[in-house]
Amino acid sequence: MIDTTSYRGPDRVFSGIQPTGNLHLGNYLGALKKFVDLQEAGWDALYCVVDLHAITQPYDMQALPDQTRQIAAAMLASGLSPEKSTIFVQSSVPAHVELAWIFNCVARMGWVEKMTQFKDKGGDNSERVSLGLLAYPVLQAADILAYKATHVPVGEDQKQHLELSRNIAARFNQQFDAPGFFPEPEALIKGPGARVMSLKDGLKKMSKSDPSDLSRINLIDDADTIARKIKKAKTDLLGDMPADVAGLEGRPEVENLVGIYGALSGQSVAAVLDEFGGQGFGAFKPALADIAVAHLAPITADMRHYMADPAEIDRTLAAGAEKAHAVSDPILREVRSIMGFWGAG
Ligand code: AQP
Repeated sequence: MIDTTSYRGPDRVFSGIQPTGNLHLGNYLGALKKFVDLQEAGWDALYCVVDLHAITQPYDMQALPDQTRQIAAAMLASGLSPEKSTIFVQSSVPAHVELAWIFNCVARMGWVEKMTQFKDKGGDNSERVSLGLLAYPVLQAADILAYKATHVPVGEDQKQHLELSRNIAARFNQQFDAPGFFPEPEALIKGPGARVMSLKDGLKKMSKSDPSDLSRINLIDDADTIARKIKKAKTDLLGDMPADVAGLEGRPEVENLVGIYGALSGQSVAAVLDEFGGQGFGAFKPALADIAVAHLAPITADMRHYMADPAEIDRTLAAGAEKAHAVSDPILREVRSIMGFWGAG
């Protein structure tokens, strides 16, 4: 919960998506769709293509500009409006990097070393990965707090990072005797689609970096590809679709497919099972493919439309960066002053 007793700023939403490859259904249901819902609910919101996060691991320099535009195109195609929300690129607003360095000096090594995503991505090679990969969640705290954002819509995988942001905010406030200066941002995780799993392994999250393209539905997949991937999606040998939620126990792949159907159709898992319980996957999978195509095809078409005019995307992102800078600049000035930097007043 936000520390409302001491933080007196406005409620504000911030979230980001990395330009690390093709966006998938998990990114859409866990993040993009929520961004749009919050926008339509009237939240003051900033949505950022977090390119500084994308360079923490080896990346393709030539491809980065278009990958960045592609995330912006997906945001616009999903329904974000530059008039209602601030849409911009992280590296175009200097506050992120400055505050990240400051937070590197506030966060404790023990905090970042515990992050499971670092352990997953660094693996046995953790001595050789970039320092940036370790510091990634600290930069994420800076992304959020450079705008004093109070709420962060993310997928379940980001829960631990959000906890770190809260710890950094609290420690900054305490260390520099600035009670309530930074809010302790709250993750908005609940809701369908918070954790979409791989189509090939119900225990692994759907991810852009999974080497198997069959593990995910990409936002740019065409209808035939979506139908083929769903047809090939792993199920199990435990029989037909269960009739109730309890019957999903121990069936992670089936639970994932039912969850996706529910998130796309706006139905609860129980309602989906009411409809399909007792039927074979031969009936359920084509229905799932139909609903996925119906939902994603207009977004895919709009994405292609936006991508056909990169100059227009660039204009939108430049205008967004100006708006973002206007919010973060006074906050960073205050940070410098609180911390006693020379010339900060
Ligand atoms: N499988 C998922 N289910 C629900 N939400 C998800 N998100 C990612 N995967 C799922 C949410 O999407 C937002 C943007 O994520 P990101 O691109 O910044 O980074 P990520 O979480 O690391 O996503 P990927 O796809 O797994 O990328 P790679 O493979 O590059 O690491 C976040 O809100 C995230 O929670």
